[in-house]
Amino acid sequence: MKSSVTISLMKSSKAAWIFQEDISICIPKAKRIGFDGVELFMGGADDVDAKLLRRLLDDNRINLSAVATGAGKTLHNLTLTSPDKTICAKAIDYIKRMIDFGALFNAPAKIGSMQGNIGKNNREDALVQLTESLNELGRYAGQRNVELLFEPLSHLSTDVINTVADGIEIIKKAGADNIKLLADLYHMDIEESDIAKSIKQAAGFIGYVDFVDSDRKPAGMGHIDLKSAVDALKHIGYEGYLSAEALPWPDSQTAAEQSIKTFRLLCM
Ligand SMILES: [Mn+2]
Repeated sequence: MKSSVTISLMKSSKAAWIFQEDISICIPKAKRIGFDGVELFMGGADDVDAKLLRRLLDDNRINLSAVATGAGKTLHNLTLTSPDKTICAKAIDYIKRMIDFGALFNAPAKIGSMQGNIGKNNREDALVQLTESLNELGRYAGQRNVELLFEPLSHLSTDVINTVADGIEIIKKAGADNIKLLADLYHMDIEESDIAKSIKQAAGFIGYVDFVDSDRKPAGMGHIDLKSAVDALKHIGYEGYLSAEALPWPDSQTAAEQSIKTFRLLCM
């Protein structure tokens, strides 16, 4: 398994990004602390100079693990389940640009909050829209030789897909075989009755793990039984990233060091 840490180009003390500084500062810092990869959260695919990112990744011998698409919803109000077809089309286009950007670095795009909420839509219609969008985006990613990551979120964040089981079901329906499940341990702590059991049931589907503790605290600072979760990942032969998607709590440096310490303790 490989470690990664989240970097956001935007600042928010309430969001789960450990680093919230310029990439030319955070990427060397992530390497010094010992991460194998960095995950980027940005407003859109044009927000980062790809050449600068390439140089920083190469110079620091670190990988881009994934690109997050959440800003599509939080900044641009785009979701894949909106009853407004124009918004859905823009959401698909936004994600395609992020897939293109990630593909330059062999990194997958994550779809979590862009699944939106049912809202004024009809549930059946929303699920059909989401399935069709995932199929289109999965095939688009496949043509660029990258995976697409789909993340169930707790009921506090969405009323569309909350559990690992429902995530697997929609991935199967979407049908593109490069769509993988993103298992976020914070969301799973809220929704799954047994995290380790759910991980085992998701064997073959998990393509990425958001490595975080309860209440979005850095791994090892909350109450989730991370050892049993990691043991379950080992059991299913998972070899991908565990990405520290935690609050910069109590501060960014401590959160990063705590995450890598827990990663080394449990995964190595
Ligand atoms: Mn997540």
